[in-house]
Amino acid sequence: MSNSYLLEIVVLLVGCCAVLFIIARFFLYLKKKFGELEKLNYDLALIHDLSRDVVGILKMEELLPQIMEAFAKAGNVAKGSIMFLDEKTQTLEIKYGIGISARAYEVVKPKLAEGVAGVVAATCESVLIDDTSKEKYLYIDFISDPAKSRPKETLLCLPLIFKGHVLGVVSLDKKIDGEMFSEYDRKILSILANQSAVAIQNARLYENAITDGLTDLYIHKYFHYRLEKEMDRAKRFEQTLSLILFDIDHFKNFNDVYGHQVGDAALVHISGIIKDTMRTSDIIARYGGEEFAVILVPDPKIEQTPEIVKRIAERLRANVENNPLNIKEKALQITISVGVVSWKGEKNVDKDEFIKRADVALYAAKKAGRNRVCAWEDMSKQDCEKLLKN
Ligand code: GH3
Ligand code: MG
Ligand code: MG
Repeated sequence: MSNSYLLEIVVLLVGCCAVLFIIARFFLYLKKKFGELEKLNYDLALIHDLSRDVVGILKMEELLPQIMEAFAKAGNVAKGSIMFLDEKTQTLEIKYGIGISARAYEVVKPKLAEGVAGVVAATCESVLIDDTSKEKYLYIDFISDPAKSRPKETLLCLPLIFKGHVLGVVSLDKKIDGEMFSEYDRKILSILANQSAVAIQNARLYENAITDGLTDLYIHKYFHYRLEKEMDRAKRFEQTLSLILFDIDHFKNFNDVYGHQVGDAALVHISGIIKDTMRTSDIIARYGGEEFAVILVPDPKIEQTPEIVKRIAERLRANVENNPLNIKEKALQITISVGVVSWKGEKNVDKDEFIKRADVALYAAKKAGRNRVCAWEDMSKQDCEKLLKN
């Protein structure tokens, strides 16, 4: 065999190897790309499902945990928080978090353009930090002692923007597996942040629609809607539902003497007392001008006997009487008359009759001299008829 023939075979073999190598590399490349596409496909489907779940929720207290859970699932997040921007103070505040301390809610309050969250809110651009212990300019540790070393954490902060308007940020501070957040995470989780912003805006509009602008309590229409729902629920679970209706005494005179603005301040003041006195699960509404209603949602641990409900109403009445409105160094005492009634699912009592009974009891409290509680259960049929005739 001649040398030139041998050389040709070697060249051919090398050429074949090169082609095989290129094909193998190409296959590996395709496999990697296919794997990436598969992951992207999976993650987009997940984000789609999570977004759909989130966008359907209208109550903010239910929405925020659901949003945080969606980020935890989609981004493997172990620690994070949702912060809202307070338009008045231009400060961000944590509204809900996972894996964060109770202290964080109190101390993490960055101003616009301060710290990572502040910068994200000010620029509407996300920020990704691999190692917070090395980030000297953007990252501010609000929690740890500045003398101690900074925590080494990965951080991804995304803006919550609705129609070009920043609502707040989502700060993701740690992954379950200890990995760092990636550019891929930033892209995928930004889609979820955009959907979350739409859901938050919807929940805000809903909250505005069902609450009274002055007192921040539920409006009359929402009270009726909830009372119907709560009556259905109480009937299903065979629980007692109670209603408190009260009205400010001589409020016309109060307005005449101190002016309408002070009257408004009194309404806000009393709303604060009701919120402080009642449980967070109770439904408090501004029923009319200076009339308020509270639905005592059944608690399986406490039986709602008329005596207990009367005691709760009495505490409310006393709290109003003993906490005057302080205006211009004057303490203005306000009193209320209260009507209470309980419902154990009696068939002849519908929503309107239930409210009417509370109203009759309130009327009786007024007639009996005001600044007192009257329970419908304590009234005789004759009392009611006499009152209704007058
Ligand atoms: P009573 O003890 O019988 O309830 O007497 P009252 O003066 O409170 O009752 P009345 O129904 O005669 O007057 C209610 C007053 O409540 C009149 C109205 O000006 C006042 N009021 C209702 N809504 C508002 C409000 O939004 N702001 C202020 N400042 N006053 C209000
Ligand atoms: Mg009144
Ligand atoms: Mg009234």
